[in-house]
Amino acid sequence: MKALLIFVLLCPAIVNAAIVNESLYILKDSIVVSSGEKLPYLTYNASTSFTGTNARIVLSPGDVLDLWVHNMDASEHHFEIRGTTPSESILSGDSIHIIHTFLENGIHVFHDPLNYPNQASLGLGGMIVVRDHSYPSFYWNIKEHKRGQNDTVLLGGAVDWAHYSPDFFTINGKSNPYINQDSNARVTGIVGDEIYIYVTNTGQSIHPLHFHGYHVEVRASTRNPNHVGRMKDSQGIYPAEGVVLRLIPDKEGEYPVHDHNLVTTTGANVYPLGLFTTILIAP
Ligand SMILES: [Cu+2]
Repeated sequence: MKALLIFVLLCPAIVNAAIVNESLYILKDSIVVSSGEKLPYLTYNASTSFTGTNARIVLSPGDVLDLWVHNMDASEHHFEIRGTTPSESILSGDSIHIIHTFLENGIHVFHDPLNYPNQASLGLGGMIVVRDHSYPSFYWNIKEHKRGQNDTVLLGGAVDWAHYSPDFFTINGKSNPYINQDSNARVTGIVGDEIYIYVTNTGQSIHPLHFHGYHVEVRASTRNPNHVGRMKDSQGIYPAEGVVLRLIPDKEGEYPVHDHNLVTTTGANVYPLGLFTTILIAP
């Protein structure tokens, strides 16, 4: 650890690097979906109080993440930062400790890979963002859920993933119109701003996002690095993928962003209570 810190302090490219202490608590409760039903739900929260939004960790390049993950649930869970740290078991009431240095700008997905995707489908998935800028930044953690399936997983029943047809679609645990009330999700800015949108798909379906009014530039993808540099008005985000998008709005207005798989703009078949938000740009 001391050698790591000396390395971090001596490297001129990462002068702002620090040791960042974070804790994640695996908590089980429920969220209320657009139909008014309660959906059993688990998240990685930053404290012992439950919210339906997974905690997000934001670092600078060179930062040493000193992370504790505490399992407050009655069941075993696993934890991994995909492609970065191995899957580790955390028994009920137990904790694990991870120390990892993040050298590059980008985005990482963390989730529960136990019996994948069953445990992750309960809600256990979030993002780590590494960025060396202070431009306006927004965060979309996308998931979808199938009615009754979370109960089945929690009861240890078999889930038929081959015939998966989810009913509820969320960003940061919220559906339209509540996404626009989340200041971390609702993109706002002014013409000419440099805006970053950090997106993870911690669900099980592919989510092709469609931007009306603007194009975005793909700045990073954990799955398709060959997409970097492309200007897109729609970008498919795959399960367990993280993508960084840059938007420089060329005009004022309020324009929709939605999932182009149109069923996802619904909640229990009611439009537009699903994965639907708007970008609001002032002159
Ligand atoms: Cu569209």
